[in-house]
Amino acid sequence: NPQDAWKQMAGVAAAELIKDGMVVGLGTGSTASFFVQALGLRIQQGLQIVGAVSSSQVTQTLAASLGIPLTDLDTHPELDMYVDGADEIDPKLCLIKGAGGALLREKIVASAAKRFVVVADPTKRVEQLGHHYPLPVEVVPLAITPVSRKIAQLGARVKLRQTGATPFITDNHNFILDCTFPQGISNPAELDAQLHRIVGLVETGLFINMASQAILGGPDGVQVFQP
Ligand code: DER
Repeated sequence: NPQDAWKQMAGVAAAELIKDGMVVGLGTGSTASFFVQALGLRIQQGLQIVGAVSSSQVTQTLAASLGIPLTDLDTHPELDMYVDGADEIDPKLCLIKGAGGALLREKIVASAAKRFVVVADPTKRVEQLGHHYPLPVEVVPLAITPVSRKIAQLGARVKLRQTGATPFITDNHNFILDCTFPQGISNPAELDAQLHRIVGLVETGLFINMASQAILGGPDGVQVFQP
């Protein structure tokens, strides 16, 4: 479908940014997978890089099956570039991420990178965060009920993410709450600060001032945005 074609255009364009010798963070999700596949192709053509994965999901298996040499943050605590998708991208490149449940490791790897490039299709661009996707937050299971109540007091509808009848468990053995703010998120930085004051909440899917550039595939080809 056209959205996949647009995601692939973005992924391929981001792979063109990678140079020999780089240490590259590999994002999670379908758009990031197109990037990883394009990167694998360039490695087969001789590109010399190492990759740091952001989840045990498709990234790790995909990267390994494509012959991408993998490293970790102990060996490489600072990465040259992180490439990942997003659920929503606002005009300042603040993001909502986490639909894939990997937000904590994604944010850890993104924060280790000198440069974070978002790859997406145009449907991810929004004027204001929070109208199309809920905001995922990662929560220690012990604290799930008090944390849920406190987020609800901030005006959100809070839903425990489940796989069938059981709670979704992240790579870090935590739960995910999907938080819907009916009026959207007018001040992402303020909300992020409020959420981080809630004990037992580990991380949010708000990526603020982290991405430096967005590459969007679309009907008019590839477009690059920076705030
Ligand atoms: O879960 C995530 O953070 C993913 O990166 C998500 O935000 C984008 O996934 P997609 O590229 O499959 O739409």
